[in-house]
Amino acid sequence: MKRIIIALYGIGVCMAGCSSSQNSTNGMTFTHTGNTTIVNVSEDEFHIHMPVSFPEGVVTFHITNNGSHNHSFKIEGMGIEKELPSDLMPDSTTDLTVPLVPGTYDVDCPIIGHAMLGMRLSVTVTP
Ligand SMILES: [Cu+2]
Repeated sequence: MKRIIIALYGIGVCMAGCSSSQNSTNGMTFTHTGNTTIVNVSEDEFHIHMPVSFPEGVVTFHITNNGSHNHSFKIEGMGIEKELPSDLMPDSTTDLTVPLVPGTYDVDCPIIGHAMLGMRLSVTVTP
């Protein structure tokens, strides 16, 4: 069911402005239009599901907590460190926008213990 919703969301974005490109890694999608990239992120116990590679620019992480505990989101690397200002409650969605240059970044859930339980990954921002 979640996969269908994500697919429909992708179609909606394309209909709104069809010079964009849709891409997917790990079944999670991002949309790139001009200098803007929207990356879909899903969090649960205890994983962060998101594309592991996406283009540089003004990147908006569209983050949904599909779990049953509070989660959060932090990205760090290439001289930047940005995280959600507050925890994300279950069944909630929020956006975090960060300008990103090409390079490798660490993403994790900054709630104590969650990264160690598996909520961390490395992502690559491409030129
Ligand atoms: Cu978490």
